[in-house]
Amino acid sequence: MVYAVNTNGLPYLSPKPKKPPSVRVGTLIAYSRMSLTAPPQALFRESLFLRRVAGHGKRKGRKFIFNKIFFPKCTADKIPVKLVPSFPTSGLLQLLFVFQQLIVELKIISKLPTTTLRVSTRATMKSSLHCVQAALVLALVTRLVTVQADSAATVVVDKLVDKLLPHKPFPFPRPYPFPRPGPKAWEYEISDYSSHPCKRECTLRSRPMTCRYVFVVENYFTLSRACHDCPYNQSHCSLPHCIAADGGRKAVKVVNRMMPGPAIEVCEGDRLMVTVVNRLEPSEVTSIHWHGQLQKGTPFMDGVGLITQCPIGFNAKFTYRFKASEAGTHYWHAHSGPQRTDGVYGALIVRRPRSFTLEPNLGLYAHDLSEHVITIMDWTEDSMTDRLSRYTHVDYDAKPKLMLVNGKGRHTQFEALDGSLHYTPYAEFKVTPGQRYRFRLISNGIMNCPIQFSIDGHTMTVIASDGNPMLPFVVDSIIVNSGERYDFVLNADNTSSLRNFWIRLRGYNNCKLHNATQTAILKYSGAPDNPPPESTTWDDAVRGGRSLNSAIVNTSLPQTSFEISEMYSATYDPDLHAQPQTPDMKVYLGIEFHAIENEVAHHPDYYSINDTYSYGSKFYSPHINWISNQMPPSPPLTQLGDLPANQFCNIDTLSKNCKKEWCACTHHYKAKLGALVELVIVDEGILSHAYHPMHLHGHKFSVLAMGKLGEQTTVDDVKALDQSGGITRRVNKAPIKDTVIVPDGGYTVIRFKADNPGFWLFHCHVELHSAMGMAMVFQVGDPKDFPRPPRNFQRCGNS
Ligand SMILES: [Cu+2]
Repeated sequence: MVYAVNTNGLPYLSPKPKKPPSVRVGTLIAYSRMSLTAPPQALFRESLFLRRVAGHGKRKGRKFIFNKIFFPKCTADKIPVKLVPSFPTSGLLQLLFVFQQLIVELKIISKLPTTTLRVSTRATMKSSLHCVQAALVLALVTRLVTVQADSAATVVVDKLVDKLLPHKPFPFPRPYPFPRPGPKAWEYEISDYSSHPCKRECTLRSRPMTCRYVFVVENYFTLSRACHDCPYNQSHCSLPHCIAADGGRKAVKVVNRMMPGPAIEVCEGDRLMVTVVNRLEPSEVTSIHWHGQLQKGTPFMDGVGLITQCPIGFNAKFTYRFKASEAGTHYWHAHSGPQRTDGVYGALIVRRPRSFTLEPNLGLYAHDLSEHVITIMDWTEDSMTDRLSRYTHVDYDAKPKLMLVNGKGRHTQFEALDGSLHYTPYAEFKVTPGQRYRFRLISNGIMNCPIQFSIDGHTMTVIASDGNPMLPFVVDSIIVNSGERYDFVLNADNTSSLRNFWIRLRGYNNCKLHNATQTAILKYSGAPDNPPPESTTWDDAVRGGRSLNSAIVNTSLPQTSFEISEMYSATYDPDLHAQPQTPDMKVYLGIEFHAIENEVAHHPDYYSINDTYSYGSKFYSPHINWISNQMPPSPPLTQLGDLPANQFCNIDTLSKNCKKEWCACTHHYKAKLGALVELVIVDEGILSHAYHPMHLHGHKFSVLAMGKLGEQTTVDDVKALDQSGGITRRVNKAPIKDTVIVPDGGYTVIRFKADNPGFWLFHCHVELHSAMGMAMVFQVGDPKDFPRPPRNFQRCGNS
C-alpha cells in the first residue's frame, strides 16, 4: 500500500529537533460537520484534541473557539495518502477548520465497505501557513482514519502526532472511542465505556471534563447468541454483549447490551452528557434517573418520566446534561415503568481528589478501584413488565427466588452431552493480601427484599452511605435495601492460609419465601483458583455478629443490630446539622397497603374487592396517607399549566373519605423555597411485614430518629407519641442519606432543606409498590423559581 506524507519543510521533523517551532496564529475557530455521520464520541474526541493543542476553549454547538492556538509551522500543500476509516461509515465525513481566514478542509469520502479514502484539501487564502498536515493529523488522532501503510509510514505519522501533542501520554488508551470492533446499534457505536477518558484520577488541580456517553436502551435476552457456548465454555460467558445472568433465560431490557449497563465514573464537578437512545421495541417509552445526583439548577434532567420530563419516545433520543455535583457511590436507572428491574441500571461513581478535607475516611484505604463496585439485586424468573400486570390483575406473586451480583450468579444447572454439569460464572472481586480496599455496594433491589450482605472471614468498615461519609463503623454484615448504597473498607488480611472467600447475599421478607440467595467470590491474588469450599445455601448465608440497618425487625437473627439512625455523619452540613430547631413544615406520612376498591385492579360490578370468591386475590393498594399516586399526563415541572386543577391532591385537600372510597391523584405537597421540611414516615404494618425504602429526589436528608412500636401502629399513635415528646431527634451529626428504610410497625423521621426548586418524587423504591401508588411529589418553590428548561424541551400530554 502506498503511503506518503510530504514532510519537506517541516522543521519539527528534522533529525534532531530541540524544540518544536510553532506559530501563534491567533484565534482559531474550528467547525465540525462530523456529527451527521460520525459517532458523537468522535466529536467529543475532536474537542478534546483541540483543547490539548490549543488550550482551554469554548464550544458553542459544533463550533470551537480558542483564543490561543499554536500550530506547528508547515508549508506543504499536497498530501497523497491512502487511509482507512476506523469504523464503518456510510457517507461523507468532512472536517473544516477555519484558520484565521485560511480554510483547511479535509474531505474523506467513502462508500461502504470501501477501504480507501480520498483526501482532498483546499485553501482559500494565499498564505504560507498551509497546515494541511495539521488537518490530516487531526483526522488521524481523532481516529476518524488510520493509515494503511508500511511500518515506516506509521513511524512518520506517529512522529507527526508526537510533535503536535507534546503532552504525552494521551489521557486514554489509543483505541478510544472505538475500543473494540463490534456491531453498531444503528448509527451508534455501543460501548462499555471501560476506558472512557473521564475515568481518571481526580486531583485538586484537574479541570472538570465534559463526559459524553451514548446509552442505547433495548429489549434483549439473557444467554443470547452473543453468549455462544456459555456456560459450557466459561470464557464465552464474558464475551461482548453476553448477559449470562444466573443461567435462566429471560427477556431483559438493557443499555448497550450489558447488565449492569456501562458504569459512569467521573470526578466531582464533571459535566455529564448522556444521550439516551430508545430502541425498546415495540414502542415503549423510557427515561433515566441519576439516583443520588441532586440536579440543582437542572431539575428537568432528573429523569422521572411525567414529573420532570416527557418520557423518551420509541426511536427518539434525549440528552441528559447535568453536573456530577454529588460525590460518592450512586447509580443510574430507568424511571419509566419497571425497566430498571428488568436490567436498565448501572453504577454512577463520582470521585473526589485524594484530600482528607474532602474524603474524611481516606486514611482507611489505599485503593478505590472500578473493579470493586458491587451492584446487587433480587431477580425474578420472568420479566417484571409481566409481573407488574400480574401483581395488579391476578395475585401478589412477588417472591423472587434469585439474586445477582453485578448481573452474574449461579442458579440454573446445565448438563453437557458427556454428563458434566455446568453453571454460569460467579462475579469475582480480586484483592492482594495485606491491602485495604474501598468497595462500593449498590442495591438495585426489585421487591420487598432486604439483602444481608457479608463476606466470609472478613468484617467491613462502613465509611459512607448514599454518597455521604459516615464515621467508620465495623460490621459483620449490612442489610441493604433497594436504592441504598454503602461504601465499606475491606482489609484483605485473612491470609493465614491463602484462599478465596464467599461474598454472600441472603434475602429476607419476600426473598425469604424461596430462600433467595447468591454468592460471589473474593479472590486473593496468589491463592489457588478454586472456589471456596463452604456450602452456599440460604441457611449458610446467615451471618452473626454486628449488623447494620436491619430496621429493627430481624431480632431473631444471631446478630447485634445497629440502625442507620445510630450512625454519625463524618461531614458537617449547615442546613441539616445546625442546632435542633422546629422545622418550617412537618408532614406525617402513613405508608401501608389497604383493601380498597382500587379501580385499576378491581371493578365494582365485575370483580369487586368485596367479592368473597376473589378473596385470595384481593389487590391491596400501596398507599401513602390512603392515596394512590397517579402520574400526570404531562410533566408538571415544565407543563404545569397543561394540568387540570384537580390533578394534585393530598390528605388536606381531598373532600372524600379515602378510607372508604379510593383516592387517586398526583399526590402532592408544596414546600416554600428554603423551608426546612420534616417528614415523619410511619409504616403501619397492618397487612404484612413489609420493608419500604423511601427515596427522595433532588435533596438529601438527615435521619433524625427511627423506632419500632410493635407489630402494628397508626399514624395517629405516632403523632400522639411525638406530641408527648416520645420521639427524640438527634440532629447533631445525624447521618445523611437519600434512601432510608422505615421499620415495620414504626417510624423514621427525616429532614431536608427544600432549596432545590422543582418537582421531586418521593417514593418507595420497591418497584411494584411505587408503580401502584406508593409515591408522591414535593413541589419546591413556585414556577417562577424553577430554572428555565433547555430550548425546544419536549412537550407531551393530553390533546
Ligand atoms: Cu414499598
